[in-house]
Amino acid sequence: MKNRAVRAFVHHWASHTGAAAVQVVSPADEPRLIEEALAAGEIQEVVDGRYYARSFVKDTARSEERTFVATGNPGDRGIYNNWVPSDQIRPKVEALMKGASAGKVMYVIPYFMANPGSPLAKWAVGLELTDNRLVVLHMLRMTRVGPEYLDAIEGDVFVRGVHVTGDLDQLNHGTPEDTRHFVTFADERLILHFGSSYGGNALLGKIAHGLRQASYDGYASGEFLAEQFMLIGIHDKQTGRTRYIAGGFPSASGKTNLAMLVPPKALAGRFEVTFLGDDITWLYVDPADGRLYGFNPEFGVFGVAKDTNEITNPNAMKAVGPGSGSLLTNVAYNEVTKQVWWEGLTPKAPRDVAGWRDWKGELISDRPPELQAGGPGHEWSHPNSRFTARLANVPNLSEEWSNPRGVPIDAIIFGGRVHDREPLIRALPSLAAGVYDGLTLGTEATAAAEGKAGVMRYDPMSMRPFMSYAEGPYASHWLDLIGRCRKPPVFAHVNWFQRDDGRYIWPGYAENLRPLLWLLDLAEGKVKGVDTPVGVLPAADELNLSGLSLAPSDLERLLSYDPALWREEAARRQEHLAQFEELPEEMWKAHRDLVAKLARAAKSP
Ligand code: OXD
Ligand code: MN
Repeated sequence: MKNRAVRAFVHHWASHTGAAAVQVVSPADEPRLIEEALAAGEIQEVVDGRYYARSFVKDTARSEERTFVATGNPGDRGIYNNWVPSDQIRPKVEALMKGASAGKVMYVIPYFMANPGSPLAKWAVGLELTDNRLVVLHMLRMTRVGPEYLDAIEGDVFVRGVHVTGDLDQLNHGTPEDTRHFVTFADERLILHFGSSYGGNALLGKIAHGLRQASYDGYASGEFLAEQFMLIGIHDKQTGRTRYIAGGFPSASGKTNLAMLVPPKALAGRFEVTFLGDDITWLYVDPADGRLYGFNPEFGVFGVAKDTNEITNPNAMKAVGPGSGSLLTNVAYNEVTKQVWWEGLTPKAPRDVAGWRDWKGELISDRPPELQAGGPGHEWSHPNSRFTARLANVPNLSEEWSNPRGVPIDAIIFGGRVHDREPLIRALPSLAAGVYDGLTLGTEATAAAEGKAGVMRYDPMSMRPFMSYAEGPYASHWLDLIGRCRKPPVFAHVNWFQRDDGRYIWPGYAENLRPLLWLLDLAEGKVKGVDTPVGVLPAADELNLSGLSLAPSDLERLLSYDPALWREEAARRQEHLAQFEELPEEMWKAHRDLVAKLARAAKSP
């Protein structure tokens, strides 16, 4: 690597962590690294060119309480970003990393979070140092890797990341002595992660750079937004047009399924959904046409395996299919047949348990007979088990995926899991109402996630775990940036998860295309909708339901809202918003408007 700043950085950290050797990674190294990882038992073969890995049993997900944003400016402290002063936390992390890679190889991964030629290229250059080969194999799927990305830059404008795995069974996970530290020093563009080899804790391009660092950079420069959003195109074969929707949904709320959607039969003749991204979108305004553009800075998909199957996500099944080179982590593995299985792949676990091991590596056949079929608390796979696939293997990948400019955004949607209050879709009348909706986005905790099942957790813009600066300025930056658009996107809130006594009222998955088509029609004035205090809802005959049978009472419930529940929600929102300092007046006004409309609605019969 030619860049002097790169060389100095590598030199410093190789010496600090005590690494025994340094290796610069490029995609050509993949076959060798796979061989080495197989030989070392870090991965195992899955039939037809795929690979399986198990993580340390206590290292299976991001850890929000051990994740910090550090800067030199106390004004960056927000409610959710776990801000700490840099000078306080830096010595601790450095001390933990000192000598902690002794005897290991330090891999140098130069990467790029954009398409070459992107207007945001300057913020996309990164360098991850890691002492973990499996992390390299993941980064080779999730990011564009190659020394050329760093050799091309002048000076030292790159994000510096250091990942040290640590001695995983000595980290006191979940105790007051927990030594794991995942820190983004956002004003220094430095990321130091110690004590994990899993997912966003270890693949620094994804969440630490792609969301935390990038959203900070976007704010500091005033030039862009970086959000946990999926990004899709909806192509209409009749008109030949494609329109683009970006959407924020809290982690594990179905973004990947939505982005890989295959239209239901009755709509497939006319519409096609194309995949741009399932987890991260960077957004900027192009002054040339005054439109908001978005692109996916990633190169792969790190998707939740649980419940992925031919019905919920046939494209994901193909993306991780034979010959894809995908990695599967913490699912169940059969060491004899070299097959994998996860909860929801098929309705029941394989009946013949011979050779099967659960995600912890324990033989299913060693379980008492009544626990061999799995079930709550005895799952074969971990609820956060994942597949890692390259974008190139996603069957509905958009032709625009490699366009450096990105795609013009027609609509931005927010959605969480809400069992009672949220209608199927409601369009929001203005930019301020849209940003307000994003700030008050919430989702009900599932048993698998943190918090009590069913309890609402606010997750502003679906960025709560990735916020890098304070929420008030966050809202202002949104208003300012999108306010520059001459043709701004429309906003809407969607909810696939209304329930009636536990039964999901809306079939979800492929059918989710229907409300999105309605939104695009609304944006073009082809339908009018019904104006309500919570936004514009579809009139029953405006939603294209061809080929779908839905009980009239269910449809009515999906397309209505309950003022009493919404008044309770508005009171909670008041408290939620009151936490945020420097919240722009537009947000309070949007809130007061909602409250006033709900009060008027209450008076009508
Ligand atoms: C992810 C996450 O891995 O949200 O995308 O945790
Ligand atoms: Mn995510």
